[in-house]
Amino acid sequence: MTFTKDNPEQALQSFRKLNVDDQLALLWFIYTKMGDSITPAAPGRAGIDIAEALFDRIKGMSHDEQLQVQRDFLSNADTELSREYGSLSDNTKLLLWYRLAQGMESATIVPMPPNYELNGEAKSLLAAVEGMEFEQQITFLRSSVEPTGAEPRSGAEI
Ligand code: 45D
Repeated sequence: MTFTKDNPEQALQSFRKLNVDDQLALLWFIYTKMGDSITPAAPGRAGIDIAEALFDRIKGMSHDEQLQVQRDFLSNADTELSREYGSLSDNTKLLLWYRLAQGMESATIVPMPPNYELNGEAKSLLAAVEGMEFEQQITFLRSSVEPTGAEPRSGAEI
């Protein structure tokens, strides 16, 4: 499939069709490409604290568990952690992904297997995202993580 940078909706649909591991790998590669252009602007103190608290809990897990947790987030698995994550705003979710990616760089979070290659569909999606303006990239990422995580139990609004 080909994408145009003027069609973010198509990119989003394509992201949602990827399996969870391909989504994780794609997010990782987007992170490595965006790198320094991501400058955490406070999404609100409560958001930062919650993202940081979730990050700390994930950091304390084994690598296998860390991977599972991230798969759970993207597959809307109904776990306690995934419900907490699911109650976050899009920006706070992105902040957590950003922290996880940073953790991967310092190997406190399970790193990518060496020489990992994206499959064809994920690869063309990465190229499409690379071709987007920064603001569009953020919009794409926000929309990508927006439906992730489990439905919070009623009353949990953070
Ligand atoms: O063994 O503060 C595989 C704003 C294969 C606003 C794997 C913002 C098998 C406010 C599954 C691949 C929204 C603008 C292993 C900030 C295998 C604000 C594992 C912006 C190990 C900060 C793969 C934020 C794994 C932005 C674990 C733009 C992959 C944030 C994990 C962007 C991948 C964040 C991860 C991005 C990717 C984060 C954690 C792009 C994270 C990407």
